[in-house]
Amino acid sequence: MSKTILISGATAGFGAATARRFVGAGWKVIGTGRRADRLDALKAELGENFYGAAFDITDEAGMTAALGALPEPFQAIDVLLNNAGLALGTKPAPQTALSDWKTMIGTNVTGLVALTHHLLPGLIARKGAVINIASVASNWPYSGGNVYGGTKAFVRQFSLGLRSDLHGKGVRVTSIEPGLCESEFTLVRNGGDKAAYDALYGGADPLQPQDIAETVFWVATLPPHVNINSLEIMPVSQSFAGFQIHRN
Ligand code: 8X3
Repeated sequence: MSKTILISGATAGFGAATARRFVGAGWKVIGTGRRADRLDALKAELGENFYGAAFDITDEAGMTAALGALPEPFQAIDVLLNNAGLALGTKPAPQTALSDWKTMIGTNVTGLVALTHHLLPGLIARKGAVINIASVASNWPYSGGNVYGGTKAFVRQFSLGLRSDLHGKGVRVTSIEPGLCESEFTLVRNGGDKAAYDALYGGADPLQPQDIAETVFWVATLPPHVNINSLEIMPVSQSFAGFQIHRN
């Protein structure tokens, strides 16, 4: 019998690529997101093994209603991919809007834990898996990362804590921490500035959403006794810089 994965934020980037990867391998995929037209387009592309559940992850009542209305063939979820998330801005903390910080926390933290809490009983019953998309920003502070990095550090640590809490239950939990990857994520982060988007990726040969989809598929299909705890991935072109020192 084919397995089922629920992918939050399936309307673009990692989420859409991962939906294609899993449907291509015969899985059933529930893709969630706010943009129903994008989910409809994925449904038209991927066929009967894809189901689009349109809701905003920050709307808990909408989430509960949409999950309660899943068609019978999609109700037994084996894997939850917590992919929905966003960054807003790259400016230093004093130059940011509090509303942007709250939006990031609302989606990356509050929405993610709500969806996880909702699906956890079924995942435990099926000895399933939770795969969370964190970030290199979980592990490495950088200027302008502020609250985005904070939310992603939460995602990584929540993953590890969840794994500890689920000890002995046969549920796998993984934090995947991607670095520079070419996707709509960057357009959202910089307010739709295409020139900044092109400049960021120019000559960098960044990761592509398919690279992350392949990684998620590998993690999800390892033998059941193998758990990847955390996995940080960068393009070869990205590495680490030194500390900054301010001198008088
Ligand atoms: C975002 C990746 O490299 O911009 O999660 O911090 S990076």
